Formats: sequence, structure tokens, C-alpha cells
Amino acid sequence: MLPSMTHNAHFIGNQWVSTLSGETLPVLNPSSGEIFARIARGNRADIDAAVATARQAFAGPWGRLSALERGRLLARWAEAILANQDELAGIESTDTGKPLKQARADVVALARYFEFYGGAADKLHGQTIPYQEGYTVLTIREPHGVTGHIIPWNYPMQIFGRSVGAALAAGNACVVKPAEDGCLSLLRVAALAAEVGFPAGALNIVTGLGAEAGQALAEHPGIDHISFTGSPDTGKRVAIAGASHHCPVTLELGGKSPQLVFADADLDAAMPMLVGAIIQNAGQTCSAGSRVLIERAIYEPLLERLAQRFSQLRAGPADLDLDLGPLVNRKQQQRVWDFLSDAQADGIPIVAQGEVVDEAPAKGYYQAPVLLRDVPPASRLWQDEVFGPVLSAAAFDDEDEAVALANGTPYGLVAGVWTRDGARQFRMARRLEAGQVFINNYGAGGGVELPFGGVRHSGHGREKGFEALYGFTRLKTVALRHG
Ligand code: TXE
Repeated sequence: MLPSMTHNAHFIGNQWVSTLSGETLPVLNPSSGEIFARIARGNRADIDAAVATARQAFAGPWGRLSALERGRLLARWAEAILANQDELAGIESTDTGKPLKQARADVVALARYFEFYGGAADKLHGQTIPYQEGYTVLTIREPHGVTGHIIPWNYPMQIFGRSVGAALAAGNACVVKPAEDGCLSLLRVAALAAEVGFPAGALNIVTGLGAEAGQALAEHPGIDHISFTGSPDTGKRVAIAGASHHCPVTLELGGKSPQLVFADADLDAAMPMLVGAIIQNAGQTCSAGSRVLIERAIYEPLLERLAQRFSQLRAGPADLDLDLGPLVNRKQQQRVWDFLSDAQADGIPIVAQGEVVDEAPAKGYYQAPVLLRDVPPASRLWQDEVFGPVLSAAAFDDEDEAVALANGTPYGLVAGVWTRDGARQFRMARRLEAGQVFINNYGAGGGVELPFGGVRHSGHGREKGFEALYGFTRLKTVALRHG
């Protein structure tokens, strides 16, 4: 079903469709820096075709399926994904540079989204509302219609799963524009959707560049809801494009997430999560724990432990399955280098660095993990998302200072708190400005069930969990006067 990796096409109406312009884009393997595939360079005309097909599906066979049937299709899709785990992980790992074990975890998470939303599809219901005598008032949750999904390259399968899984469960037809640097696994996943019986047009994928296919999708008047994950700047462009046709937009725009470590914390439990939260996916994670705030009494000893661990970390080609793989592309590598050279110019001390192994090809996009200390709150390194394996540390003296430092960036996606003090756990959970707060853990193992999203520059709207289903529906109130 899937065309060979060099045969590029969009997935529209359960068919492989060549791009109307005939243009293609090269796909580079981040581990080697070599071209290994080509994808279709979608444009406005391809988006028009995909939206028209989705609209027909919504008005036709897909739109007429019951919630139970939609749920069953999602469950079957999840099974097919798990049955093809090795192939999907291999594609993802080559395409994005993820170590194989991370890519395998992403496949499992994708299937888990479809299991969760498959089970939830027929449990999404409205309410009856007590009103005046002689009335019955009820609410109905209806799908928006055709939803647009702009997916980034850092977790193509997971972010596709959380967004498209919820949208389909709620009864929408979807048009997806994956990132140019991470779309091959999704084309294979789309083929599996057709194989398990999704009606034509329920899911459509147009590949290409953000400024072309992505912008055309966000601007398209036939799109009834947009979900976007990516950078704050592009998020703003997408929101403006959505506003041009009064389309609701959900934005997830990354973060500068802090982990606060108090002197009474269980440091043995914290250590793996302090390190894992920044090196997972080479730091290219929206919820990466990129800042560690440490109570002064344990600042030096904890930094020493972190330094020891950082100096052991190894980056290398995805198939070696080391602690981390390469960054996704040259642009992201340059971005990390820019942050590090600014930090050097500001005199911010590096405490420890990992290594890039000798087997790593010189043209790959590698970056060894770096730990920096005494990072000033006003520095770019403290304020802005690096999206690389770079951990910034700073000391605090009391809760108030910890909260001020933690909340003192434009972002607010996730926060972690490490303390044994129960009252402080709740105080911190209330005072930290973030969409998720983890106490004595971080990231909660993916947390398909847990509503997720940001405040301020981290975006708005919630994905994951049951909450996402509300975002992918619109509420209708029906007031019946029967006397
Ligand atoms: O993001 P973009 P980039 C952050 C991270 C990273 C930075 C830049 O800090 O270093 O963003 O990454 C599509 N209309 N995150 O340049 O541009 C694009 O094709 C519509 C955080 O890759 O936001 C891709 O599919 N779509 C993040 C997606 O937007 C457009 C994940 C993301 O690209 C578009 C990724 C346009 N005008 C980056 N321009 C997270 N929250 O996890 C681009 N796109």
C-alpha cells in the first residue's frame, strides 16, 4: 500500500495522489546528513483537493458512522500500528534521528492514543440543563466538521496520535500537514488506516513546506478547527490565518519548563528525571525540563551529581541507540550553537558536557549534552527554548524566589517539583504557572490520559485526555418548550 520512500505522494481519499505541481522535496537522514527519500511538495491546490475530499467524507460515509463504529476503527488502527511497530520505528528513527528505543516508544504511544480515543468515542455526551417550567434543555456535542492538523517533526507519531485520534473519535474528518522533516511514518500510518477500514476521506495527509502547504491549510475557509504544535512565531501566523475565517485554533508552542529541587527532596528519585527530561529526544521536546532550580543548601552537591552523569552521556547515530541521537536538521543544530555561543559571550559557566561518539558521521547534526550553572534569569538561555540537550541550572533561597524564577519566562507548559513536604507540594502546584505540574515525578510517562497544554507563549487549548475531545467538538444547546 505504501509507495516506496522515493515515490512521493499525498494521501487523499485513501489514495496516493501526486502533487499537482509535480515538485518534490529531499528528505535528509539526520544521523548522516544524506538524502534518503523525497516527499511531495504540496501547495494550495493540493490542500484544496484534500479539504474537498474531507468535506465529502464528513457529509458522506464517514460522517454517518456511529460513535461506536468510529471507536472500533480507532481500536483496529491501534492494533495494526502495534503489529507494525518495528517497521514504523525504523522509518521514524531514520527520518528524525531518534534512537530506535525512543522511536519504538513513540509507536506504542501512538497506538495508546488510538486505544484511549477509540474507547472514549461513544462516551462523549451532552447534558440536560434545569430551566424554566415547561422546558427541557439539553446540549449536544457535535464535531466541528473538517479539522486541520499541523504537526511538528519532534514527535510526529505522538502528536499526530493525540490530535488526529481525538478529532476522529469526535467525528471530524481530518486534513494533516506534517512537518517536512518528519512525515514518512505518518504516511505509513495513513496506509494502515485505509487497511483497517476507515472510509475514504476521513484522514488526508498533504506533505510539504510550512509556508506553503501549512499556511494554505490554516487559511482555508473549508477548515473548521486548527490544531497546531510548533514555535510561538509560527503559532501566531497560524492563529492569524485561522482568524481570517473565524476558525478556532488550538496552539501548543513549547516551553522553558523548570524542575524545582528543594533540599528535602529524594535526590536518588529526582536524578534520572532531571537528566532524562532534557536529553530525551536530544532535548527536542516541548515539555523538556530545560531549567533546574536548586535550593542553595544542595546546589553544589546536586550539581556535582548532575555533572558526573552529564559527562557520561553519549550522542550518536540513531541505530546505535545511545543516550541521544542527532538533532533533526542543520537549522536546529545552528540554533543550539547560537544559544551556546551567546552563553559563552555572557560568561555563563559550563559544568559538564557529554560526548559525540567517534562513529557519528561528520555530516550528521550532533550535539553533546551540556550542563550550565548560575544561569542569569535575564539571559536568553534562561528565557528562551533551546530545543537541544542543554540544561540550565540556578540556585534559589526560598519558595518565593523559586516561584519567581520558575514563572519568570514567557512560557508556561510544564513544571516539576521535588520535595517531601506535603504542604509545599500543594503550594507549589497552585503557584506555578503551567498547564501541568508534576510533584516528585516528571512527564508522567507520556500521559495520554492527562490534559496537556500551556499558558502565555506556550499556547492555549488542551490536548490529550478527555479534555481534548471537548476541543474537537462544538456544543449545541437545544431548548424544547413542551408546556
Ligand atoms: O518550527 P515551526 P520549526 C520550537 C522549537 C524549535 C522552533 C523552530 O523551539 O527550535 O520551534 O522549529 C509548520 N503556516 N518547536 O522551525 O516553524 C511546519 O511545516 C502553517 C516547538 O520547525 O513552528 C511544521 O509542520 N504551518 C515544538 C510546523 O509548522 C507552518 C515543535 C512546526 O514548524 C508555517 C517544533 C506557516 N506559515 C518546534 N510555517 C513543540 N511545541 O513541541 C511552518 N509551519
